[in-house]
Amino acid sequence: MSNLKNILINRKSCKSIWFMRQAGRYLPEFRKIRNKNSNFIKLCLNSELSSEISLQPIKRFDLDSAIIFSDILMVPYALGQNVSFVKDKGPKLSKFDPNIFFKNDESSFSKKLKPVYQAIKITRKKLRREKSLICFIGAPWTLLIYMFGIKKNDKEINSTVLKNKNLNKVLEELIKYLCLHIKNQIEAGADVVQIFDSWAGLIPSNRIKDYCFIPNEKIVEFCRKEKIPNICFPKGIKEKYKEFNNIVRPDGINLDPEIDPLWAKENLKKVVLQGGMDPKILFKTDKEINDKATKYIQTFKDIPYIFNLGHGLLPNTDPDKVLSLINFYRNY
Ligand code: 1CP
Repeated sequence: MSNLKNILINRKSCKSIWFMRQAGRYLPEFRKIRNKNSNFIKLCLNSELSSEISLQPIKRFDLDSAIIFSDILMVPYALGQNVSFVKDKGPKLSKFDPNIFFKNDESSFSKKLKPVYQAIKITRKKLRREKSLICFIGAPWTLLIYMFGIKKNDKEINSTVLKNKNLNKVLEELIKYLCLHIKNQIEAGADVVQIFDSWAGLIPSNRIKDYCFIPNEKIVEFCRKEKIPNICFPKGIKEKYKEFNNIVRPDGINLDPEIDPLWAKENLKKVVLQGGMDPKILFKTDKEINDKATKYIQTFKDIPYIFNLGHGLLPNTDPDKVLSLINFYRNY
């Protein structure tokens, strides 16, 4: 666990700050590239541009870590589903076909994602040594939500996902490819992996062990064996964060805005805490932003803590607000 903090830390200031979705639509320099590249998957597969986008927030804000510009949906793409991003509507995947899914093999998977690994290589070379490079995956459950085309409501989850007779086999297969994707990204030069379970909060509580804790645990176990620093983000599971942390035992855990920082400090042990602040706070005044940041910094001042948000930066965020938050944190 201390290893993670050492890797993400800014050695000059002993503080560490980065943001989820720091490379993205709130930056005019990103939108400029995006406007010329309407196919999002193709953009993620353009190693030079993907590396350039990953470095944009580092150039602008001198953050401590870069996160590689890619998407969690590159994995379903590499496993044979068509993935497109409809403007203002989000991702759209072709229908899941078990005949295609179960015929995949590891070498063609790695080959399809080679441009992502190449982007990591380029970015690592361009990044100063004291800065870390973060790679990521979507956790199996969160990927299933997209792969099965689920609308995010309880009825559909119960009827379509949980009753799917292939479910456990699909999960096991996904875990295998996700571990391979982590290994490939680390071999290409990433230092840390973040595992996004963005839709964990949708799992009915009697199934959370099977579809959130156990799949995350298997992936973290793989990371532990391979000595890969890892951060989990089981968003929306409320007080089950405690059980998650005890079972999964990740190196780091990202808090979502619903988690009270003091509760986290008292209940989440033997783990580096990260994030927590609601990204919507950046639409408020500097005073409100700084007061909220102070609450997190003060609560976690004597335990390992990486400053970040409770979810990704929102597309309408003003980059100057991001800068003033970074300055506030650094000068605190
Ligand atoms: O239209 C655009 O310009 C694309 C917007 C965009 C961007 C910038 C998408 C579409 N993905 C990304 C990059 C991305 N996605 C990163 C890279 C870099 C960074 O963080 O700076 C990361 C880590 C992700 C991860 C991701 N993609 C998650 C997990 C984190 C989260 O936000 O919960 C999820 C759920 C996705 C799916 C996805 N990708 C994009 C969209 C619009 C969505 C759907 C989100 C939803 O269903 O609400």
